[in-house]
Amino acid sequence: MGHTTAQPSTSPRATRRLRARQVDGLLAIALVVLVTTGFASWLIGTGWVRWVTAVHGIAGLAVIVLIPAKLGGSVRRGLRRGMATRWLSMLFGVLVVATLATGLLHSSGLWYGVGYWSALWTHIVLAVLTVPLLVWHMTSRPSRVRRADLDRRAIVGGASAFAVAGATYGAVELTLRATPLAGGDRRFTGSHEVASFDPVEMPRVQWLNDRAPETPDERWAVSVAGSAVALRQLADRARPVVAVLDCTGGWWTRQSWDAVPLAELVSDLDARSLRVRSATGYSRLFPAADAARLYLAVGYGGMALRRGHGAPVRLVAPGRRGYWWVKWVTDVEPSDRPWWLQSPFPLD
Ligand SMILES: Nc1nc2c(c(=O)[nH]1)N[C@H]1C(S)=C(S)[C@@H](COP(=O)(O)O)O[C@H]1N2
Ligand SMILES: [Mo]
Repeated sequence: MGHTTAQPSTSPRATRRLRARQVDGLLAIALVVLVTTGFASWLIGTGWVRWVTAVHGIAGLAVIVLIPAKLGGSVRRGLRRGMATRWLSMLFGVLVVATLATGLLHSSGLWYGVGYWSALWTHIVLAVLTVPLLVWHMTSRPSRVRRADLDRRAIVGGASAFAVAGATYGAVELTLRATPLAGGDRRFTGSHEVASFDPVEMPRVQWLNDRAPETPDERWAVSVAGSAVALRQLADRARPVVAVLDCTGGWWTRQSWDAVPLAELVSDLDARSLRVRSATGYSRLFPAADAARLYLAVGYGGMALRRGHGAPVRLVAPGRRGYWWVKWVTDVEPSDRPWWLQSPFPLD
């Protein structure tokens, strides 16, 4: 046999041979995977989520691998269409690229910021803005993806795109580990470490519009399962609990909290769940069985909590993302509502 012109099957060039509709189909798959894995890796704080985070990264790289094929195909034709459509499509493209760029900034640690001014928040906001445009973009196209598009070429091209993305992901992760960039030692959630064992430097983060209440400690009342619990009582029983607060804003911090397990405050509980409520109205429902792993904290690192960090009392919920760690707690109420019957993240 003479020389062969066939490309190795895991070459991004295999994606160049895809028909425009096939590129669109693959991009649609990648984007759906990105939205679902992005959401899951954002909300979940347990170890297995590392795989979801990895799939998220690979799907993002797959979109990048497919960009040349997309530019050569329907984009070129799309530019000949009407003005309004063209602008919207370009806006869509810009949002996708900006979302990818902020995702890469955050994960590599080149720039990740903290709190709302973080690469991750920017990434999330851009991604959320992209979704309606994505739906519009996919439904307004004249040429929808058809069954006949799923041929060998689509499978080879698609497998190549994801294989190249997977290999790139692995190489980038290994390279990051060899550099001083913060991306090299991210937590499995993708978060970066900030101010561990340094409570004063620990960020303060409110979800949406919540604000630290102004009620002074002397007038602060805490009620657990209907009985009043004095702050003094909590302080006397508190002992150190080392736990990681991992905020969905993309940072984590390990502190030694002075805290009392809820199980010691609610005995003989025969409820399904516990609602932990803040003075601000912010609240979360927890399975009652977790009472031994949830704590009311009054201090950290040997000092009293600061107001911004939830003083006089906040919840410490090891293994759960930061938005479960209710600050400025006023009530812990047994409830018969199952914990999963609540919004996956706080809405007020
Ligand atoms: N009442 C109340 N508790 C809250 C929040 C809030 O907005 N209101 N934000 C949560 C979020 S998203 C995080 S990450 C942590 C942040 O805790 P910190 O401000 O002490 O760092 O508090 C959680 N507890
Ligand atoms: Mo958070």
